[in-house]
Amino acid sequence: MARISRRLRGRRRREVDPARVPPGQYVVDDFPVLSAGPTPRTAPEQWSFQIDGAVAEPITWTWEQFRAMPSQTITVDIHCVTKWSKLDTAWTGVSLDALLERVETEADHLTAWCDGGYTTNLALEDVAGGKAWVVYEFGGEPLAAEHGGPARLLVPDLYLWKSAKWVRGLTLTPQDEPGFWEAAGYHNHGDPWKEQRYSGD
Ligand SMILES: Nc1nc2c(c(=O)[nH]1)N[C@H]1C(S)=C(S)[C@@H](COP(=O)(O)O)O[C@H]1N2
Ligand SMILES: [Mo]
Repeated sequence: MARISRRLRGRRRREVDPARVPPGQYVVDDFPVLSAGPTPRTAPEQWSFQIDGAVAEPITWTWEQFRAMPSQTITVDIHCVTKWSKLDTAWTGVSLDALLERVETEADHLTAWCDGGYTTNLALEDVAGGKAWVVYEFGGEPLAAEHGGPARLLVPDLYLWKSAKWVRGLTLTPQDEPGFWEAAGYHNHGDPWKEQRYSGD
C-alpha cells in the first residue's frame, strides 16, 4: 500500500513555490528545444570565442583557452517567452564578468552573435555582476547541440531568447542595436517578471 502511493506520488510533479514562477508562465520538467533554424554543429577545434566591436583591442579564445578560464556551476530558473519555465537548471561555464574583464570599453551595449546567424542585444548592466555566463555544460554533461553546444549564452534573469545558443562572440556597441527577435517585435529588454514579451509590453 505504502509502496503504491509512494510510486504515484513520485510521478506527480513536485510542488513548486508559485513565487518562483513569473506571471503567465507554467513549469515544465522536460527541456523543450526552440531554434529559429537548423542546428549548427561546430567542432570544438573549429570553435572560438571573440569579443570585438567598441573595444581597445579585440580578444579571441580557442576552445582550449576558453576551457582553461575559471568556470562556475550555477543553478538557475529559466523562462521562455512561449510561457514554459524550467526550475533549478544547472550549468557550467565562464561568467561574462571574467570575459569582459579582458577588454577595455566605454560601450554600454553588446550584440551576441552565433553560428547560424542568430543575434540578440543586451545592455552591459544586464550581464555584469554575476548575471550572465557562456556555458558549455548542462546538468554536468557537455551541452547538447540542440541546446546550444558547444557553448551558449545564459542570461537567466531575462527571457530565454536572450540566451543565444551556439554563441561565438560578443560585439560591444556604443548604441543599442536590436537583435534577431528584438527586430521582429519581441521586447527589447525581456524581463519575465515584468512580462516584457513583445515591444510595447
Ligand atoms: N542561436 C540561437 N539561439 C537561440 C535561439 C535560436 O533560434 N538560435 N532561440 C532562442 C529562444 S527563442 C529560446 S526560447 C531558447 C531556447 O533554448 P533551448 O532550445 O535550449 O530550450 O534559445 C534561444 N537562443
Ligand atoms: Mo523563445
